[in-house]
Parts: sequence; structure tokens; C-alpha cells
Amino acid sequence: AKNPVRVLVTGAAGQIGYAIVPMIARGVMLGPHQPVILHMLDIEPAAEALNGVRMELIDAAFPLLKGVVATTDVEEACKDVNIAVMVGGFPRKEGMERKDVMSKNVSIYKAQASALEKHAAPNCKVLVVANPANTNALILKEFSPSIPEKNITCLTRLDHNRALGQISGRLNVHVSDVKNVIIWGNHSSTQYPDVNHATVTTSSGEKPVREVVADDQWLNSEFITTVQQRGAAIIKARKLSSALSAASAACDHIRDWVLGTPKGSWVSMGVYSDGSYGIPEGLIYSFPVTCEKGEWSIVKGLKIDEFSRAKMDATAKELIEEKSLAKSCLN
Ligand code: NAX
Repeated sequence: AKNPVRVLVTGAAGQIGYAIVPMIARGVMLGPHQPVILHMLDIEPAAEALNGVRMELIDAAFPLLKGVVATTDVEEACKDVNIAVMVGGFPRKEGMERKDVMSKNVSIYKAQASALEKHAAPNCKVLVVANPANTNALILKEFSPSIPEKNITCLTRLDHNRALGQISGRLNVHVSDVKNVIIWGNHSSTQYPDVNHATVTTSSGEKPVREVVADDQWLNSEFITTVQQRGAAIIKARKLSSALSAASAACDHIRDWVLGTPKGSWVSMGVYSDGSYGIPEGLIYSFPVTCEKGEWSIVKGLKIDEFSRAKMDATAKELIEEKSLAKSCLN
């Protein structure tokens, strides 16, 4: 039998936490033959709720679940973890300044970076979900210098999946027949959902999405804003932010990273920029990536038109501003 993989979920007593832990325990993240041990971290005010989640995990009698650690001690939570899904963070509350929220998250991510650096298993893979996701991931990277930078990523797969959903809805085809959309940049409303390289499988083979949709006006405006604003639309409808779709996307992100992307298709991941496509190094930016043998690589050589260029640069600019805001919080 395979050795269990230890998966940390921070903010595990929250909404996304509650949706993702059963997915992980059912093998949605690492496959149906991979036993797991769940490490769940939350903060003291949520300790009792966290214990409730622990009790439910036991009650669900998941065959793949070989153990549960539920704690408010970050050092204990990080011990020997192979995968860390960072969902915990400080939410923006009404009337709060951007800088105040950033400052709270900078201190959280600085502390959790140190704990991971000290206690996580070698080659631990990290996925930051909590907002501001790209910049939290960057802080985590800065304060865990011994974790390879390739191991620190943030979630834009939800945006990627939302883009696939919009295209498949528009064409009335199944979502699995659409592929290779791209989310560029920040997980925020400046993100750029790009369909210029996306394809759809039709009865006469694979065709460019642009050709099949045949409505550039829609693709260049409403499609983009719908994906960018989808999070807000969910909040409006549910009075709560996306949780099941976020949890599912986080599982997709880790599964593809660990087990690989299918041949001929790519996904979007927030990763440390190597300067590809003229995006400044030193940012965590969402790129199209393929994954193989547990490693992602940025898809190179895609043609970028002027429309895309401007949008890719605008979202990079926002990340540069977030980075300097985060830096100013460190003093
Ligand atoms: P909740 O408020 O339901 O849960 C957050 C949990 O984190 C709470 O239980 C809280 O006690 C805990 N927490 C706070 N500080 C912590 C710390 N220092 N250590 C450990 N746990 C801590 O929020 P939820 O709806 O689950 O969303 C979680 C995060 O995901 C938010 O930051 C949210 O903005 C972000 N999102 C990111 C998405 C993405 O695609 N990247 C999409 C969904 C989501 O909005």
C-alpha cells in the first residue's frame, strides 16, 4: 500500500475548508488510491468549530483517510506536510483600508512561511488560496527561502474553470470539450481571461474558440467582465463567497500539478514569474502551464496581440503595486 500523503489545510474551519476536506479525504485531490492524513489549522476563536469538522471527518469513515490533526498551533500543523493548501487569512471587512487588510495578511503569511520552512516535508508543494492570493504567495516565498520557489503557487484555477464554463455555456457544449483558456495575472478583477488560444472539440475536430463563437464583440467585453466579476455575482446570490467551486478548483490545481496535465492541454496557475511574456520577475503571476512529474512549466511562445498585451500589463501593474504595499507593511 502507498504511504499516506500529509495535506495541510489552513483556515479549515471556514467555508472553503468545510468544502475541501471531504474532497481531499475522498481522493478528489490526489486520486482514488492515495491515502491521506489531513492536517487542519485554524485560529483560537474557531477551535471549537474546527473540532466539529474533525468529528465529522471521523464520522464520514473515509477509507482513504488515515489520520486527522486538528490544531491551532501552526508549528504542529505544518509538521511533515507534503502539500499545504493555505486558505486561512484575514478577510476584508467593510470600512477597512486595503493597507490594513494587507498588513494583517502579511504578518499571517510571514509566520506561516517560517513554520512551513521549519517543519514541512522536503519538496512540500504550497498552494495559496486566501486573498490577496498572489501577494500572500509572494510573502510566503520571501519568508521561506529554503522552499524552492517552484513549489509556491497561488490559485487562479477557479477563474480558469469559470472561463471554461462561460464558453461551454455560450456554445452549448460540454465543459470538457473546451480547453486552453488562459487566466493571466492577478486573482482579482484585473485578471485577463484570454481565449485566443482556446479550442473546442466539435463533430469536425478541434476548432479555435474564436472561430466557433464567432462573436469577437462578446469575447472581448462581456465574456471577460463576466469571468472577472463572477466572484461578486456569487456573493450577491449566495450572500457568501464561492466555496464549493473554490475547493474543487484547489483540488484540480494540486491534482494536475502532482499527476500531470493531459497531453495537448494546459491550465492556469499563479507561479513565480521567470520573465516569460515580458512579465517582470519577482511577481507571482498567473500563466498557462503544463505539468509533468510533479513540476509545472510555463507554456512558451504563444502569440500575444496588442489587446492582450495591454491587459497582461495592467494586471502586472496591479501586482507590482500590491507588492510594494505588502513591503511597506513589513516595517
Ligand atoms: P472563511 O472566512 O469562511 O474562512 C477562513 C478561515 O480562516 C476562518 O475559519 C478563519 O478563522 C481562518 N483563519 C483566519 N486567520 C487564520 C490564520 N492566521 N491561520 C489559520 N486560519 C486562519 O473564508 P472562505 O470563504 O473559506 O475563504 C477563504 C479565503 O479564500 C479568503 O481569503 C477568500 O478571499 C479566498 N478566496 C480565494 C479564491 C481564489 O480563487 N484564490 C476564491 C474563493 C475565496 O474567495
